[in-house]
Amino acid sequence: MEEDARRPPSLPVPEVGPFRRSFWKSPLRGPWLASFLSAALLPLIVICSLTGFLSHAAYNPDLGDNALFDQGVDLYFFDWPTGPSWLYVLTQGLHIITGLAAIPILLAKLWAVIPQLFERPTARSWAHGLERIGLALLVGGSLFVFATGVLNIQIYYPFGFSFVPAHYYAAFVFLAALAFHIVTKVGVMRAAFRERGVLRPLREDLAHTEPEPELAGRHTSAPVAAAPPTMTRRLLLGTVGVGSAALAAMGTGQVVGGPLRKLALLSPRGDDFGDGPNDFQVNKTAEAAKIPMDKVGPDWRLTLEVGEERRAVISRDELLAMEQVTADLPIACVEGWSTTQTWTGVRLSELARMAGAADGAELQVISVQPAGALRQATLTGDQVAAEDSLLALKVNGADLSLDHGFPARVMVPALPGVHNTKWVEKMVFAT
Ligand SMILES: Nc1nc2c(c(=O)[nH]1)N[C@H]1C(S)=C(S)[C@@H](COP(=O)(O)O)O[C@H]1N2
Ligand SMILES: [Mo]
Repeated sequence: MEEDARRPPSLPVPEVGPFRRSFWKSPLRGPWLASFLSAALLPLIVICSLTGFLSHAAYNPDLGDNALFDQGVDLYFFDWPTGPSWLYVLTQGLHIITGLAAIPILLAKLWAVIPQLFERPTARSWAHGLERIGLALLVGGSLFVFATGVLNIQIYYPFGFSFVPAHYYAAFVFLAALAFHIVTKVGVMRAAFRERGVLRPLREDLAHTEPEPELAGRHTSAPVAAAPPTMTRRLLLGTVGVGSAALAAMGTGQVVGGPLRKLALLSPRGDDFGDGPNDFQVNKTAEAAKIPMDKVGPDWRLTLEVGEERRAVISRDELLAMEQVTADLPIACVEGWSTTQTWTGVRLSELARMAGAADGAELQVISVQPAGALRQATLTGDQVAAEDSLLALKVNGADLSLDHGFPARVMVPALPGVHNTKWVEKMVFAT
């Protein structure tokens, strides 16, 4: 072969079996199909990404020990609000629903463009080589964020790394590669929609389902040797759409809970969590969190501190003798499920006053749990001050069950579930 200094070296890939473009014969593939799927995918990815970054912000990772990993530069310049109380149900629900709904469309898109994986030469020019490296990051990044997201919903961690930083950093790689991809491919989409119309190919019946032609002057996923069609584009995309809608419905069942929870066929855990008023979703049981039973019995006391200084030690009966406030508040877990219950307890602001904490002081809440990232959480001054922010002692009129955080747990409106610390034993207000 002649040396061409302007052309990058081609990779030695075998030209047999599926490693050839000509192996991929579906007449449905081509730039229109790829563009149509991309147009369906993009809004879902935009919503999923924005709500993902909002979720990270909602953790208030720059506060106390809230950060689940060392983030380097901190991008967050606002404090997560304390209302409306369902704010995190909404943002995290959208994150889970749009993410799940995107999966069938993403897989269809990868199916649609697979012949281009076997393009020869592997790089026609340095620019084309760069574009293909971008594509490798896009495909790898997307599969990684979606796979880790789904595993996290299933609370299944078969991998040897920590979910949050991996999902978070992979999202940056994925989105950077996606931006690059959109810039390089928007012309193909425009040309495909101009030539074939946005919806026109959906109206063809099987007899009129022709192989997609190449776009003039472009390399696309159109088949080089098309086989006869076995289904219409309408049927293919309809099937993908039904899969996407079904996953969205299951996600919605998990997010909204209540009677819709029955739709959540693929979500983990059963639906028996305790007795009567305490029979609703449990994140981690007292047993799983290794709660020492002697520390949550009659000898339990709540300690209030300001800085290093102890200001009060209170029994559960003394807490119950204080002014009790009742509020309907959701627990909204990062895994997407939520459940709204009626909580009763003492206002956090009342405990701050009792401790003699300064106005607006941050609050570190520590549980009796011996170890683990969820053992403690830090709240902002605004979260402590909010009307409905409680140290809850009861739920739906009954004492908290051990699994829901007996003797006392934090409940703060709009706060991600993870910071609603259960089995609280100490509150440290900042000076
Ligand atoms: N001490 C402690 N508090 C905790 C947890 C925990 O593991 N340990 N899990 C958190 C998470 S992730 C959620 S979603 C909520 C769930 O509350 P529930 O189990 O009462 O539904 O509790 C939070 N509080
Ligand atoms: Mo959670």
